[in-house]
Amino acid sequence: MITVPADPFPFAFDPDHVALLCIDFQRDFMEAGGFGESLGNDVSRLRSTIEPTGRVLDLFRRQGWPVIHTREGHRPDLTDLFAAKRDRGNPTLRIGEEGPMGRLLVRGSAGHGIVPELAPVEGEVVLDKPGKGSFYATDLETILRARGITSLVVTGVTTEVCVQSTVREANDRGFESLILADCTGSYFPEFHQSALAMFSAQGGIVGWVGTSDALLDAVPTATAGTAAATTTDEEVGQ
Ligand code: TIU
Repeated sequence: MITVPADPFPFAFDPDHVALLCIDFQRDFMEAGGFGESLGNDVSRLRSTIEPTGRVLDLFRRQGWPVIHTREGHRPDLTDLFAAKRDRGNPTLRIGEEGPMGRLLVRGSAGHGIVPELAPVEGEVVLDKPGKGSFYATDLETILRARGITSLVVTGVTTEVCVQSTVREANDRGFESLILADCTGSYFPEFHQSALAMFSAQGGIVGWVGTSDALLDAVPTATAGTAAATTTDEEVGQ
């Protein structure tokens, strides 16, 4: 077992049963001209997540531990887009409309892709999802159970939207989540802090909250993971 200092108490995981979740590190949320900006957000607020998440990705790749990337988005014909989601708020552009990085939150457009710094590599699962939670209308649970994964290290954007939905769904399914505070981010710093506090409150009602440094320090450099990265037929790349 590997034990990582965390709130509300240390997070212990078996390196043969852990996976890294990288949630929605998409250009549409993190770069100018995307969906996040169309909602009126300052997308530069998410950039600080990239460097520490890159170091955690390197760790998982070095160890041969599984990595799963998610992307929020819709079919080009928008048949999987509820009106309730399309019509929400008062954006300058709606989902499916043409922006500087192609159609907003539509699979296959440039904006839907993951930022180049955190791009998936061969052997990593890329999971497309139409909603905020990564388990909703996807085969994530099947993928995790097929590999015997019980513990998740969670990174991604935004903390109080897609990360929060995902870790709550994971908790209800019996997975234990360590959410990395510096590898998650929000357009609203106060929501980031509140969401993290909600996860670890009440004895870890949703999960554990730690940092990338605490995780990196806790993993012995000589530990060779036995859970070799496996290839699935999921699409890899952008
Ligand atoms: N708007 C916002 O904060 N987030 C989203 O719409 N999706 C994700 O969090 N991925």
